[in-house]
Amino acid sequence: MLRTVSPIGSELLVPESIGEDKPYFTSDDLEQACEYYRAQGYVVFRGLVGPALCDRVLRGFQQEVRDSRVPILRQKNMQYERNEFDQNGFLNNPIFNIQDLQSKHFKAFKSAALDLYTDPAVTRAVDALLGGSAEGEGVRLIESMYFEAPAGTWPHQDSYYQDSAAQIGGATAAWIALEDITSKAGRFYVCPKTHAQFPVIWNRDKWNSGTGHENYKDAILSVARQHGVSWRAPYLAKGDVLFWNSLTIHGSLPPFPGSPDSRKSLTGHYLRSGHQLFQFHTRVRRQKVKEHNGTQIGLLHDQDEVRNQLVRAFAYHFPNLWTQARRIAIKFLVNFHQQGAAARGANR
Ligand SMILES: O=C(O)CCC(=O)C(=O)O
Repeated sequence: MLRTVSPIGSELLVPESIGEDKPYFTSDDLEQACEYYRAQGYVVFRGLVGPALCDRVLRGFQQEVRDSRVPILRQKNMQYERNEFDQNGFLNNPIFNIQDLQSKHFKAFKSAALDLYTDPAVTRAVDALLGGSAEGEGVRLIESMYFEAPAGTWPHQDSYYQDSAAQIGGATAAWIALEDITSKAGRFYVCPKTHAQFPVIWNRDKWNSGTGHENYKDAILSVARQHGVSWRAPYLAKGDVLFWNSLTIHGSLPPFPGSPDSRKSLTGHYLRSGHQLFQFHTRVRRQKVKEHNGTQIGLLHDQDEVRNQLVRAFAYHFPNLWTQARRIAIKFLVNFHQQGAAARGANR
């Protein structure tokens, strides 16, 4: 076990091999896995995705994305940026929403990733974790990311950014290892049971994501300390998938100084296909929906559309203006919806 510290300074033991971790589940144990997920707020499926599919995604990245100079939306800051690499040559600015990438430039990478997100073993698990199909209703991918270098993502509940409009805590997400993830490669972690035992920190007031994002990050840490939450960073081998609930606290460890390891992985966030996307605890955000292998894929900034290419060009050339405009828009949106909700309450 690698001994390290959690974001609140408590001890965090990171398993260095499968032998040091729980066996968790395979796709044959779906019912037990769902039970574990409902109790713990996360679950791991071993070998859910075949190695050939993982390799196709990595090859697509290598062939089309690594040397590309096309600006891409990034997970860390919601900016359109060109690729940046760390000292080991790994992508340092993770990609946000692979489904939105421009097909002309990124066809093989995008289609391999979408094949993986819609692989029957994956969608079967998602469907079961989201409570099973009502009359054949399926699931929808609403958000995705691609990682290489350790990201050190701050602890958060996904619900703050997006959730199901039908039910807070009604979304699930998958962390899909495309290679064996070493203990020093910025391991993904979850805080078990926080989906049920941790308050929802709402995206509003001084915690609104437009101007109060740093307050939100602080609030998560201080509530985590008060609740004495535990931290778990499961061992994930190539093809293993960790699912977590949209209210479960999670994030990833920062790089270990001197470690040469990458954490090549995808994340995918899903809803039941009949549910709408609830963004920033504020509004139902309609997504353009297409189908891939019979599964719905939600798009937000489809780069195959000319108007989105124009937005990309503006955001790339004027990043500060873009960030300011985005922040003001989110703050306005959050306030607007909050006042609307308060007025509706007063009129009752
Ligand atoms: O792997 C990471 O660093 C963070 C992934 C994540 O937080 C997410 O997909 O919501």
